[in-house]
Amino acid sequence: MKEYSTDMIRNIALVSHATTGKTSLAEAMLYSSKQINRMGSIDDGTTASDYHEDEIDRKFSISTSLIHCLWNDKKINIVDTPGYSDFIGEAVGALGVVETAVILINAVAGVEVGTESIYKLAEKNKNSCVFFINLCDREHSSFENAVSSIQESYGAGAIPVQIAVNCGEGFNKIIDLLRMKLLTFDDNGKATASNIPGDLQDQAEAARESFIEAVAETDDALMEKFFEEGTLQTEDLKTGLQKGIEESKIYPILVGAATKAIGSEQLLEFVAEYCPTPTKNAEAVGTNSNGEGEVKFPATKEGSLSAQVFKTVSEQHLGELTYLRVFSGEMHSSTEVFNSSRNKAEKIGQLYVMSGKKRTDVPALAAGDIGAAVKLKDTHTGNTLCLKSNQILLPPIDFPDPVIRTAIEAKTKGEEEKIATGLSTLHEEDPTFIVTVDPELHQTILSGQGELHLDVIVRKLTEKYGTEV
Ligand SMILES: Nc1nc2c(ncn2[C@@H]2O[C@H](COP(=O)(O)OP(=O)(O)O)[C@@H](O)[C@H]2O)c(=O)[nH]1
Ligand SMILES: [Mg+2]
Repeated sequence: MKEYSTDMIRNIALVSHATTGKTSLAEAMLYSSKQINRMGSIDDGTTASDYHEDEIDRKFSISTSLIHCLWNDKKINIVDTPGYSDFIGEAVGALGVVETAVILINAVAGVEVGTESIYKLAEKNKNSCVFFINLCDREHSSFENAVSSIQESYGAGAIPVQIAVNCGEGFNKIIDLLRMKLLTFDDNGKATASNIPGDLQDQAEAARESFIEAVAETDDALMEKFFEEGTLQTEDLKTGLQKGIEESKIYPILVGAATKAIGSEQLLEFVAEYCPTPTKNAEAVGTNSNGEGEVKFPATKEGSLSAQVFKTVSEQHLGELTYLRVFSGEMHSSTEVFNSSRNKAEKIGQLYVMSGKKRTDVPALAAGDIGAAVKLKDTHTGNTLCLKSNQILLPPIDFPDPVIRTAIEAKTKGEEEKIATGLSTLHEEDPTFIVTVDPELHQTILSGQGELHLDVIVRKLTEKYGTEV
């Protein structure tokens, strides 16, 4: 596979309230970019992103997965997160390694409880945000209501760059307000562009004007031009939009129907064209490995190596898979690095770029890229990797504290130790649950993010370690 330089990479996380279509949208983007030639579905358990047995059985995502699309000359890394609040820790990890949060909105329900918590995380993380109104083909869906709901919650900087024309069953038309064209989609999600018909022209022109005004308002020089000329020229609009998104002054709103691949190609195009590059933060900032002083490396290939592990998962027949983002420098396969969180040398063997469970070998990952390594010995979720000769400790991932607890007991006497080992390994994969022992009651206590979360952990314990509690 071709090596992608930092400026050719875009990183997005798909986040939202549960069952808004994130995994389906990831699938649609793979399809639109011709990485796959048939779309899998949630109902058949055939998507690239939800490939764990537990996810196929339950028909929803439990674990973050990483896919990538090649779009024109760009590589777009897509981190698909689970939507249930039980797995909010996955979104915390994901948002920390991407520049842009693509927040999916249900075209029937508008902003939901889960949207609010995800938005707060993205805001805290200073992610750029793009809204994608999905499910536009559902009965009772409404573009206008969804947009009002987004603007009520997040202000007038949330502005449509597309209009969903015929929401509801049979949805197949989008107006692109950047090019001022009507897009009509066929059954394979392929769009044909045509002139905007007369009866939609007023609506389209008014929406484009609001959009241009919103972009002008983000910058004094643009505002001046806008007042003088009554509009913005294409080039000013483009750079104004890029800057507005980067600085979180503009939250563009796009639309679609993921399961029909409507809008997925346009989303890829938009991300490639307007969303920030991995140098949005010009430097990787951390401390020395004692947690003292400030250490900064340029977020480019020329900087010294820094990378963070945002997820580890043990896969059958493979061992532990370590997902990491390179923040500065370059990571090469078959090299020695230093785990500054644990003060230990670590050997990097093969490096991969991922598409769900499919791995592709790469010789190196450039600053800004996201990929995976296998069989690291002492490296766990949240750890920093750097060079021994030039150390940095990146800020830890701020995982949420557990909210519920339950006592567990071995089903078979004598398996206590096996259970303790299993739980300790699972905790290293997923720091959002913890295991403690109540000294008075001599009970093992499992604390996590919700019943579903604990249920998933207990099932993993059985599957991977063959012990029941
Ligand atoms: N009609 C329709 N169904 C969708 C669309 N997107 C997702 N779905 C369905 O909604 C359910 C949840 O989708 P999923 O991708 O798992 O959502 P996630 O939980 O956000 O990842 C599945 O049954 C999908 O087939 C869409 O645009 N239109
Ligand atoms: Mg999902």
